[in-house]
Amino acid sequence: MLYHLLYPLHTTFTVFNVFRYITFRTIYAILTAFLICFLLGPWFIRRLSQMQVGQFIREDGPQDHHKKTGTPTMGGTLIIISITVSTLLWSNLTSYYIWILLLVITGYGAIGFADDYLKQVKKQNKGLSARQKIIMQTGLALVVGGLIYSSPDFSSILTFPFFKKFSPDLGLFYIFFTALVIVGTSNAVNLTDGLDGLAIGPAIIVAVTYMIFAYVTGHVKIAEYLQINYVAGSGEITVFCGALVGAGLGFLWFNAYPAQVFMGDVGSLSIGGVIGTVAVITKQEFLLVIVGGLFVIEALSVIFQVGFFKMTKGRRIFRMAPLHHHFELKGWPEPKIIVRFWIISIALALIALSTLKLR
Ligand code: 57M
Repeated sequence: MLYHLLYPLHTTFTVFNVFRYITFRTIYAILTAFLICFLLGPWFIRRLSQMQVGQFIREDGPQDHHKKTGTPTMGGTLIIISITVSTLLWSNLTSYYIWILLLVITGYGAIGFADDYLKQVKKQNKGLSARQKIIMQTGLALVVGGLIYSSPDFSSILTFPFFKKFSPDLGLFYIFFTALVIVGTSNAVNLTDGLDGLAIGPAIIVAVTYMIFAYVTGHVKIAEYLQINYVAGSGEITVFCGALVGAGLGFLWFNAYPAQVFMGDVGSLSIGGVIGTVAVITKQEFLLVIVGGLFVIEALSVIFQVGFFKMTKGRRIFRMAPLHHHFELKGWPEPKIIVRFWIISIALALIALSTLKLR
């Protein structure tokens, strides 16, 4: 909005020229989203407590988690508000992709909100059924896949990190592939969100990495120089990723150990969904396996644990899945697991960034 209001004034006041620059608007998108979360956080957490929107803790979980009973949840609502307001203020609203991302964050937010809300009404740790959730997530992801596919600037050719010559064209099948990436990421972030700051930390790291990728894929000269796919209009995604980084930092302020608030499914499903969508739009879907490797590892730990459990009628690979529970039960203190998982996430992001040169 500010871009549309203030940039046209640059002919009279040259200072407004800065609104043309994606880098400038991204920096202020980060700061705006951070400040909204940071300033509204205490009031928001108080309101959640007053409305008694507190977490119900599983009986079968690590004993240590029982002390977390009643921690306000659904803090993801504030993340979504911060991202949306900051994006509306700082991005170029004629960008088709910006509206797709806003649809994803609010749509997945609504599914998560319904789940969290039902948990509160039923006063237990079960909201929507797994089946209801997956149907809604897939339905929305297919719509999003269709919207991205029908964008005139978008190509259905796949690219792989390290292999610049291998680029198959998926055609219409791209829509299903998009849905798979979005739903998979949304659920992987949801599974990771089980310790204080464990999901939001890596989500920030992923958002910073994609902020860089969105900038280079949307810049015709840099994209050509680095030999990566140029996606017209994807530069504006940089501003959106900035808003995600800022909101994430603002939320982490309160979600850091010992957490004053949890994001809830409203936060984890929407952040995961939107990260998957950014990966698709910037045409760096396979890179997400590296950048978001921590989410992948957490999700795989569940798949292997459940598979092995069923195959062997009750034996386990890990003491408990997802993986962070395994280390908790091994006796690692919660902050140690969190910080170590962040370190792994940073290393993975660096490897992902190195692919810009390894082509
Ligand atoms: C939800 N959510 C947390 C909070 C957060 C298929 C199965 C493996 C699914 C999985 C599962 O349900 N995972 C998704 C993970 C919950 O957090 C809430 O949920 C939101 C995210 N969706 O925002 O609102 C608890 O996590 C803790 N927490 C923090 N700090 C945070 O910042 O400490 C969350 C955020 C909170 C709090 O304690 O209550 C959750 O875990 O419920 N299921 C599991 O993860 C279960 N694993 C399991 O059953 N494993 C089996 C195998 C055979 C599948 C096994 O290994 O034996 C366990 N989850 C828990 N305890 N907590 C089992 C025991």
